[in-house]
Amino acid sequence: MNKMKTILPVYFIAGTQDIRHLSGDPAQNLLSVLKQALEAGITCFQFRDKGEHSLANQPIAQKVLAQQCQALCRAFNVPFVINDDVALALELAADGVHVGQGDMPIETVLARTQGKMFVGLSTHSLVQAQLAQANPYIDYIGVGPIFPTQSKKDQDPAVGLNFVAYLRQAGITKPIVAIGGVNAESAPRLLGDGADGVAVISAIAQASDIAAVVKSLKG
Ligand code: 3NM
Repeated sequence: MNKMKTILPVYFIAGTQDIRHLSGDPAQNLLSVLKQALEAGITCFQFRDKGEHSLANQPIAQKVLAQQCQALCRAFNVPFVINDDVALALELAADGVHVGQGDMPIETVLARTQGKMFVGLSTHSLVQAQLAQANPYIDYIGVGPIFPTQSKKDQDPAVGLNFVAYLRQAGITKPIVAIGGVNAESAPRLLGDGADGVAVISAIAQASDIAAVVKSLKG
């Protein structure tokens, strides 16, 4: 579980839907942004290509892109995580898989992955965090959204900037990555409150200076 301390600090999440503000080919643009983020020192990457404007309706192109992202991450020795799609994570032998509350039930995810990769679960309340805390096979929890976010449809209500401290005070000891509208300004506070890292989409995907943002997200 301790390895999460080195994996979670600056956790970048993205898919082609998050790169549509750039002109040109979204897959190439994602690879370009990911490469810059890796060069800048992100500690984990999650491939989360879903929803409108993603490659969800082009499964072959989506898988090829996932493999290209994985190869880039490998070159930088940074863990590669797949969002939601447990079958793809197993097929590609990803380093990790991350699932939400509405995805495949966590017990099924754990049964399928069986120690082959680390597993993260999104949580949006104290009760969800406590349930995750009780399961030793869940490696880390995502906690959020801290703030409202433009990057996720059907998001849960924002939990607020005090929520990580609240979870720690309530006895949650599992590694936590804070997510949802997090940026360089809020990261130090969340890390100071006991988060092991911050997970971001737009702070990096929309940055004009990716290196500067990654540096300041380190807190
Ligand atoms: N999950 P941004 S919030 C993918 O609350 C995701 O579990 C969330 O994007 C959760 O950094 C979120 O642009 C979107 O706000 C994060």
